[in-house]
Amino acid sequence: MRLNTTKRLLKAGKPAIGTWLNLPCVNSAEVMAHAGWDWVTVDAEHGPMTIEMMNNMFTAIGTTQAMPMCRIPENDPVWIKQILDAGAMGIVVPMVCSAEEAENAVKYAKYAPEGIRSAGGGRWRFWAGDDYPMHANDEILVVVMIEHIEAVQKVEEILSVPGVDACFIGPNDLAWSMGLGKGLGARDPSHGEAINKVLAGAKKVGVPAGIHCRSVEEVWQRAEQGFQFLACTSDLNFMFGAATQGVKQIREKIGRPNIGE
Ligand code: 3PY
Ligand code: MG
Repeated sequence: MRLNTTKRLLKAGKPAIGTWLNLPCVNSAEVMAHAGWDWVTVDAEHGPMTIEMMNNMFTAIGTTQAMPMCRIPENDPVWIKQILDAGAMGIVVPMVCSAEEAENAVKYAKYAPEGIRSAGGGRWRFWAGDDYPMHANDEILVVVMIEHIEAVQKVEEILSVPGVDACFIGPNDLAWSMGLGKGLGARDPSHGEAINKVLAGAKKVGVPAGIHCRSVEEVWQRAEQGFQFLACTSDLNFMFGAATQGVKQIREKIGRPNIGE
């Protein structure tokens, strides 16, 4: 079976860098996957994804070395099996707030005896190999999101669940759960303390921690802090950021500051 290189990086204590795909588009997934990330995650929680679209995006990503991953819409056995059958080599499970929820995520992602994932389909042989059913339980990466203050309080318990390969902090939802959400960028020392508590808890139980970063600089800083599963912004932000910057530079140069002037 195709080896999960991201899982191996994390196990080796190394950073694994990736980005988020919010745009439901096969070609933008292809472009982003070719950029050289260790992994790319299709965001089916907040991106307007259909299962057919995800299937095609995983296929496009699969033409590269980047691991195709998916942030699933919710911790649900049907979503998880369909998304894994469509070609995701890992899942990111939003809003996990208890050990029981973490256990469920692991159970839904694994074939028996470790879990209850139904065995079927068969397209996996083309993107992973004929021996996929024998090795999928070991190769598929299960990442639980810690993005509520209740989860922060129970982080060691949640991350001690066998089969949880890494955790991933959602800084925005975490802020909202702490009453700091307005403006999304609102940052308060207590938010930083909660993030540090997750990192310390993850280190204590020996599970790699990750976080969604807003910039390249933040990725550097979080890697330095000891975070390993590092998401650098998203396709949408990269595209909009580069385009607006380009337009600004051109307008400054040609002396036409605004549209239509
Ligand atoms: C959050 O910040 O809440 C996220 O889910 C980031 O992926
Ligand atoms: Mg979130």
